[in-house]
Amino acid sequence: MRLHIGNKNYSSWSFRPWIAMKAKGVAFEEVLTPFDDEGGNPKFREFSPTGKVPTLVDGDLTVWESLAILEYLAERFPDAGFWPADRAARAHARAVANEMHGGFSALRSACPMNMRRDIRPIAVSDGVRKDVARIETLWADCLKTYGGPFLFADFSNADAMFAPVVNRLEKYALSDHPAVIAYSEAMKSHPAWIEWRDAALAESWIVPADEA
Ligand SMILES: N[C@@H](CCC(=O)N[C@@H](CS)C(=O)NCC(=O)O)C(=O)O
Repeated sequence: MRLHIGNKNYSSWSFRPWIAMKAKGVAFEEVLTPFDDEGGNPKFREFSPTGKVPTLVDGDLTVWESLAILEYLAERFPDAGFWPADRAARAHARAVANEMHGGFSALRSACPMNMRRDIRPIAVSDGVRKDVARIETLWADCLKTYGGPFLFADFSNADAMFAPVVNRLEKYALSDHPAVIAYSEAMKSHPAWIEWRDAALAESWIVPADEA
């Protein structure tokens, strides 16, 4: 099984299936193709029908789109716990994962994931503030309902979808909500997070478009 990813410092969509596979102990070959200066790379077309990362290759099968990859992994490794075991919790986890995949565009475009960045606030729009407020509510609700330390107690695909958001809220100093502090601490202590972050810090590529 091969996972194609972009730069670890910036590629938030790549980070999602990568951290899920690491957290669940799925062995895979990682192929990193760095972005060019504009943030894409024509070489992505060689393995991805959309020209975007991440892309998972499993034998003859190619799966693109981060959430589709996470769903495929859950089917391929049914005992690994990619989604919560309880049906209601699983439906809730899928709802928040889809909310992340399809939403929070103001936050995503104004505050790119950047593992290397110093903590430094920037002026943000009402749209970003609204996205942050919704994330605070969503995380607080999950931690209260399921008891933490991850959104649905154990690490799941929902956490994989929100992992890059932990970096964004920290690096742009966007929230001091207690749920954000508690969840960020759990996420940033996970060995898979640490492995990705350390590799990101060792990269030297700079994508100017992602340096907000
Ligand atoms: N909806 C896609 C988004 C993938 C995406 O936008 N990936 C970025 C890197 S984080 C990319 O490949 N950008 C290159 C480009 O747009 O040319 C997913 O969930 O996988």
